[in-house]
Amino acid sequence: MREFFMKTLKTLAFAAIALIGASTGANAAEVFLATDDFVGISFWLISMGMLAATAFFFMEQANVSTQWRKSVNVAGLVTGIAFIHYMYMRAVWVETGETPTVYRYIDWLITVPLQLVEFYLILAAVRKVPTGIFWRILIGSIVMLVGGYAGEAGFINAMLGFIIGMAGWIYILYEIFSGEAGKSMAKSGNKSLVTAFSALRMIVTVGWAIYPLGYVFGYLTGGIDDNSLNVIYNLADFVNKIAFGLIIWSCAVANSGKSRA
Ligand SMILES: *C/C=C(C)/C=C/C=C(C)/C=C/C1=C(C)CCCC1(C)C
Repeated sequence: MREFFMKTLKTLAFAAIALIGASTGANAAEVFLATDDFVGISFWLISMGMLAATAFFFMEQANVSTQWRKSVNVAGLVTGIAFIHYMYMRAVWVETGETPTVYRYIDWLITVPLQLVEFYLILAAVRKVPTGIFWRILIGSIVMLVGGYAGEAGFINAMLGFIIGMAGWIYILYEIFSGEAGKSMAKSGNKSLVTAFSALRMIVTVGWAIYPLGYVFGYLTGGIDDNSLNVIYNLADFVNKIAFGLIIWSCAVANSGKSRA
């Protein structure tokens, strides 16, 4: 009881600090969200979704067994980091009417590697897995993001950035489908892990495809305005960060109480 109380208190303290940090940013702008600004409203909705998910994942620590805490913790870190970035991006959007995609990269550079590390963490929670999986997925994600960032920021040719980014993503897909990570999953013999792993893989394949498509329309062919692109990215992040975390959490709950295979 006392332990649960302390945990809840810690979570609330975290949320309060985050809110104070974020609201000072918003106050400095002194411009309010227009009631017909649907892009701004979508930023606001996703921010709150991220906050709720963060509080939820941290509080659920109490309901999962020790070897699953890390995975659920990382899910909370991902949505917590995204929450602060969303508050910031909303403030910039409300004041200037734009949110350069480059801001999103700051968020992606932290949250995407954390999310991919989850593939390793959930495998490691049920069986012994080689750490090579961890490093290869991590490096793949950095190649993907640095390539995309360099292209979008204009440091290198946009097409070249796209090709490097795609190579990183395809490598990640290879690793989680046919590489050591995929094989370890198949060998685990743990039904809820297999279900969760497959669902996460679908997110990384289908849900993540939205970002390179946004890159193509935004930088290579043209033909999408900033408003639509922001709404699309916001909805994508909602699924790709919150649903992603929920899948991990449900696998953690299903496996808690069981001993390590
Ligand atoms: C929460 C944010 C997420 C899951 C962001 C994911 C971003 C990507 C999967 C980006 C991928 C890209 C490519 C595959 C090639 C072109 C450049 C990128 C970075 C847009």
